Amino acid sequence: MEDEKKLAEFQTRLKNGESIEPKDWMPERYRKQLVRMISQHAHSEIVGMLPEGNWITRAPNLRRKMALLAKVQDEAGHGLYLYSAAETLGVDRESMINDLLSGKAKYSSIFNYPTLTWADIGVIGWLVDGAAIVNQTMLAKSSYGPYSRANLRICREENFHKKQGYEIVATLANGTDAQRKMIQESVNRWWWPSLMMFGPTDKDSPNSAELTKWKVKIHSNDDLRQRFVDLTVPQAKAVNITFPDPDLKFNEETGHWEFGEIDWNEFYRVIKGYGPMNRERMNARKKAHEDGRWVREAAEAYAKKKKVLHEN
Ligand code: BYC
Repeated sequence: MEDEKKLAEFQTRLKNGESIEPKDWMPERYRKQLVRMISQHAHSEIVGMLPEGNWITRAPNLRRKMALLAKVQDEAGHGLYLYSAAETLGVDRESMINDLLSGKAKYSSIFNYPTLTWADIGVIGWLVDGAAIVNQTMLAKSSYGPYSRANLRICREENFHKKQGYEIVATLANGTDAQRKMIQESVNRWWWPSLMMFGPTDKDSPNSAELTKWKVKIHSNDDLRQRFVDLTVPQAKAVNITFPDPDLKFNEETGHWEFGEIDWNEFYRVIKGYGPMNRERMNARKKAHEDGRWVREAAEAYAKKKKVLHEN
């Protein structure tokens, strides 16, 4: 009876657009869904540093290197905001990281593709950060306070990331024949995986109904994917880039860009661990975790010593 009353109050709060804070009562399913989603989001930011980090030493000039270095550092910061947001739900960081390293927790499919050329750095900023902004602008309005505030900060930084990416794309698209070829080839590889970032279609998305009910998600996977396509096609046209989709066409009646069928077999293969770079990404994370062990141990020992000194 008590829980039913609390649940009704909780739903009224959501209906009124109130934000739910860590010490407020919440249904266990709400807490579990948030932990799953926020921790996966955090892992995505951290694993997402790897494809671009690969190009820091090979950036074509100092300005590009500084911007890329700052961007990759920002992703680490996003991971930290998000792990902190998840911790407010009673889960500790070590167990989240163990879930990532054991393969139990997912991270975004997009980071299981390789960065083969410098053009990929431009395309990641433009398409990958662009897709993330569309999704996270919605999540900045999600019902859980710490998650929505983390997304607000993240989006501000991602807007800058997108601009640095699009600037690289526009430079290469207006460059020599070889540069034009390189950027188009990169877009051809990243377009479909970028659309997959929004998750399965609405009819195949097991979590969407519950997340929408709890106002964690405000728009569906398909609606956000459509919004991304509508925003991005004109940006491609502005720099004479095409997308590898013969079915891409503007529908005058709906006002939307229609696009072809996504290869869902590829999507599920990648999220099950069999994408082109899954193994490399996990090995790199495991090595970084081991290499950083002494830092964590030293920090813990220092904190313990400080506590003892303080108590005496
Ligand atoms: N990749 O029921 P569904 C960034 C999983 S990084 C992998 O629709 P949901 C950046 C899904 O988890 C920012 N897995 O799930 C960093 C679920 O599996 P489980 C990335 C995916 O949660 C560095 C199952 O499929 N953004 O910006 O309703 C450099 C069924 O899906 C994917 C976020 O993480 C996928 N693409 O919706 C540059 C945003 N899609 O957990 C840039 C936060 C689905 O049941 N997350 N799955 O085993 C979300 O918005 C939502 O979780 C999703 C999926 C839209 C991804």
